[in-house]
Amino acid sequence: MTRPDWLALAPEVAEALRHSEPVVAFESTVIAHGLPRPRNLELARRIEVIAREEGCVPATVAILGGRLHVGLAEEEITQLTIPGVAKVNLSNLPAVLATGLTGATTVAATMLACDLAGIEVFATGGIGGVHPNAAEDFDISADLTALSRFRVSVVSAGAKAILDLSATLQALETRGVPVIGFGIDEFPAFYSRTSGFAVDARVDTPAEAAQVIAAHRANPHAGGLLLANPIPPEHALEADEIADAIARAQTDAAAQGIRGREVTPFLLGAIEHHTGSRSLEANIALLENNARLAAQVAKAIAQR
Ligand code: PSU
Ligand code: MN
Repeated sequence: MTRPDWLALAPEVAEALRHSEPVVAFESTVIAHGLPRPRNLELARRIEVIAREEGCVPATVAILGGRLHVGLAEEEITQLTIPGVAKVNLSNLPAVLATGLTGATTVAATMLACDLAGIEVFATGGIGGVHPNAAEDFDISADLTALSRFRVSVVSAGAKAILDLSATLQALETRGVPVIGFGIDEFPAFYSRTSGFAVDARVDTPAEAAQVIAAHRANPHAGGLLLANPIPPEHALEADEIADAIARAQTDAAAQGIRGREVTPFLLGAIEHHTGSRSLEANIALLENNARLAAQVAKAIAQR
């Protein structure tokens, strides 16, 4: 496929893809809007180091100067941590490109970038999905649309903790997105390892994950795949503790009339407040864990 001229591959990324060497992509909304400063910048750098430790070229994705960049230089990553960066999904992408604003990409926009660039694996914290009020306000993340359309495997610790997990899994099934557990039979619940909901299949090694991904990609009509990687046990929070913090955060959001794209960043901040920052440490730990697994899977794919 010819790549559009508004897609800008970093030279190192283009070179690796040309030689079929493993590349792992990272989204940037979690950097710009999901974590507080300065932890966001530390994390953005750290996951790139992890990718390299595992023998992959890292490609953090963001919009800068009217182009969708795949692979960022050090000072471009820093730009994402300056307040005022747009949160970009599939619907506001063209406007942010056209106006030349700086934009952080969600899972949806990052999957689009990966698909156009030819990157097969990408890591995030948690995907977006069906919000608890979706029956009334239709708040369903464009991440699900992207998972149904783009041929990319996404490593996540489940879906964002603030979502309706049962409805999110149903929406993934409806869209034909395989949900594969890594070393686990249940869909992980972001801050905790279990949710009570089963995954479609389980794999226990990066090589097994690569095998399932290859089978999926052998279907020309298949879209994306979700590889669900539970938070490391030593960083997991108690389900009760996190449920209580989420409920309190949702009460705060309703009281302040927070809506649409603003909901996630607001709730994450409120949850951090209500857990005394334990949620923040858990979030960082699972992001690093997902980066490592994604890199190992990308490498296993390249070795096949
Ligand atoms: N999960 C987190 N932190 C985040 C996100 C997810 O723990 O910052 C971001 C991801 O970029 C995801 C996006 O794609 O939130 C989904 O937002 P929305 O529900 O508005 O589509
Ligand atoms: Mn949403």
